[in-house]
Amino acid sequence: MKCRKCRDKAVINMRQHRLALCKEHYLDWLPEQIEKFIKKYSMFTPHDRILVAVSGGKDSLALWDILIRLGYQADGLYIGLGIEGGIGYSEQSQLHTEQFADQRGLNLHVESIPQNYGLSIPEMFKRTLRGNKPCSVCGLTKRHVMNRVARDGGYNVLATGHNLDDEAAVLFGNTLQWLSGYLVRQGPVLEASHPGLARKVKPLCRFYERDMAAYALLRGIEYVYDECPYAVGAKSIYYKEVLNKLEADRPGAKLTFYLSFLKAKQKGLFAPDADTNKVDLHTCPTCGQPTTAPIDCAFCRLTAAVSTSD
Ligand code: Q46
Ligand code: ZN
Ligand code: ZN
Repeated sequence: MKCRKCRDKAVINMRQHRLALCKEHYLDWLPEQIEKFIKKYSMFTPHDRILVAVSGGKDSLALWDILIRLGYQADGLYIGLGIEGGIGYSEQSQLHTEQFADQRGLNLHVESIPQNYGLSIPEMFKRTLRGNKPCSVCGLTKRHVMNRVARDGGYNVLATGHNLDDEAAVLFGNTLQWLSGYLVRQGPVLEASHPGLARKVKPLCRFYERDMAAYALLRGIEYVYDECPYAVGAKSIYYKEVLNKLEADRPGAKLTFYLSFLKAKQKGLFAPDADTNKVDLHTCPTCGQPTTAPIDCAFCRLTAAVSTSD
């Protein structure tokens, strides 16, 4: 297989785009495509200050690398969750993230949940038994910390490395149950709903996981290969497998599924009705973040509950 641009040996063949490219052309092509997508959805401009949530995995590190190569002002945020899982998961992912930032002279914020709150995510989960695994405690905590660091650091954009496979799996799950509230909010950009909150963007959400892995590999980015041990058995992984079967028979099916959803949204198919659109947000008296709760926000109630449950 030859590169379409220079006829050298291709290193990647993207069946969904009917495009094969050599290493050099691929490493230019992908950031160009991502930049087009960033502009199409008016995610941010070179004047914005972007905080990239980095987990030590291929997608978020590749995203950070690409934003820097494209000339954006992007700093990183790593949140240490204190997850061991027999593989030193948090330790390994922090190591890769710090090495990545050091080697490139980038600015990385590191927040440790066990240090800040006295308990790791699995320990918090054991005390609250919120959900059937630590993920709901984890999601709530990560959202809170990301908002706080973005607010305190004066970042107006918060970028995450969700790729097309992640987004298509979420969309599939939301569609199977017609979760209209989630469908309304799902998309490449979530505008800040409150002063002091950053706009949330997903610049990779129309790019295949496989293509992001190829980019990370070809750029020599060292990332943690293992997924979080608690991801095992997640519904989203099952949905990814189902979508991969579809993709194997019909290359491009995943991309069409997601992009058709975005088009339908643009046409107003999932326009929020007056009621769901009007959520009253208050300021949490303890942490100052916006919340729909009339009292403390869910995160402050969680930390209060775990600290008093000895
Ligand atoms: S939510 Fe759950 Fe993830 Fe947190 S506990 Fe691991 S799998 S890291 S995206
Ligand atoms: Zn080439
Ligand atoms: Zn709060």
